[in-house]
Amino acid sequence: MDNQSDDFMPCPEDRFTFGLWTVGNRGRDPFGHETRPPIDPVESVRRLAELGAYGVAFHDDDLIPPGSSTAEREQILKRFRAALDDTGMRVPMATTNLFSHPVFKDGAFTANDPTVRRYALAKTIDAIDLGAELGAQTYVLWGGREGVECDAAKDVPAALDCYAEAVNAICEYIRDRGYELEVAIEPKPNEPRGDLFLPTVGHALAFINELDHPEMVGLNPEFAHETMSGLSFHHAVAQTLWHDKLFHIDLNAQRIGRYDQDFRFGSEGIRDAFYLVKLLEEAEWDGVRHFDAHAYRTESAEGVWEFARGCMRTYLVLREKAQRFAADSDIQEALAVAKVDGLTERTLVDGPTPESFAALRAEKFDLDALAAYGYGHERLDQLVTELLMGIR
Ligand code: GLT
Ligand code: MN
Ligand code: MN
Repeated sequence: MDNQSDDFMPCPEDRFTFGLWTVGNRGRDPFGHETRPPIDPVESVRRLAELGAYGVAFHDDDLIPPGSSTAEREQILKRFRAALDDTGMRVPMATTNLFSHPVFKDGAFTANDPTVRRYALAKTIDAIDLGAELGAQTYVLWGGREGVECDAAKDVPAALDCYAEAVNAICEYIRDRGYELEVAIEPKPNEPRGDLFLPTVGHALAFINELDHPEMVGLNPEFAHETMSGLSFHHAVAQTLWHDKLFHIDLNAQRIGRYDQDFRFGSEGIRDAFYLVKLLEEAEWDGVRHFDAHAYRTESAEGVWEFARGCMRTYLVLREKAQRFAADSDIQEALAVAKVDGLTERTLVDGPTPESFAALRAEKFDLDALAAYGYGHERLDQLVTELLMGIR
């Protein structure tokens, strides 16, 4: 089947974005060399635009190779900007590479050496200028080297002080420049460090409360990263939304307990992916749907575009499944049996007043009837399974 001719053709209104580093991933892994040639960022912009994407994200180094002169930087930016203008593609998010260079081997914002920390900050404010110049609204902070293997060598509370100092400095810089940028922290439990700081969505949400400008800082949760910890990504995103802190999202696929696989969206954990898409769509979340994934190492240069198309198509198919879920009368009936709407009722109708407490004491609870009730989850779950398997 020509998969370009069905109902699941991505278009810019769907707001799909990809990191330059994702389609540009060359298939290198810790045991093997690159299997694909490099891709010119301008080519990535053009190919993604042809596939119906909305935009791209990048690290400073993805676009401007480290060591470029000012003239080279200007030249690269001119070409890149022309490709954006030609295609209508946007740059909603930018970030800094604070993990590749060996200088960051003991950390960037949490390196023990203050000189390294200052270099990390200098590199970050340059990258913020670059992102702002290209219209980014979200600045992602992924602390790939913020962590440790040898616990004796790191004072964790002091490292968190330094982490907070850096995020505070970044917020001050953004304010000082008058940029319309929000900061999104991306948690990850481990890899490349033995343990990373801010390992989960929960840790990052708590950290934000300790900052000088918590209103400027939110999260960029990644499917693979929460799943690596064995946590439910859909629940993590739901709680992030509940705190009004979902500033960005990294969509991909992952099996629990493995290395950070960053697979094509939906290629693993299709149920989790479904509940996630349903959550984002029903919340009418207005952020871009960003894929931080890469093609299997087995793929040639052409396979990369199949990968990119696949990420977007799976999202659109799951979006349609979410609509079917809402329209399916058997599912709706099963939801009623599960009393799903009951959660929208207040527990104490008049709030926690003295009268409410008196009424609570007076209320007659039929514990036998409550305990005997069957919630019908087996039927409901099977209906969802059949929906996802395409027979409903
Ligand atoms: C790197 C990492 C991702 C982050 C990127 C942003 S870089 O590819 O694996 O999870 O989102 O720094
Ligand atoms: Mn990511
Ligand atoms: Mn990842």
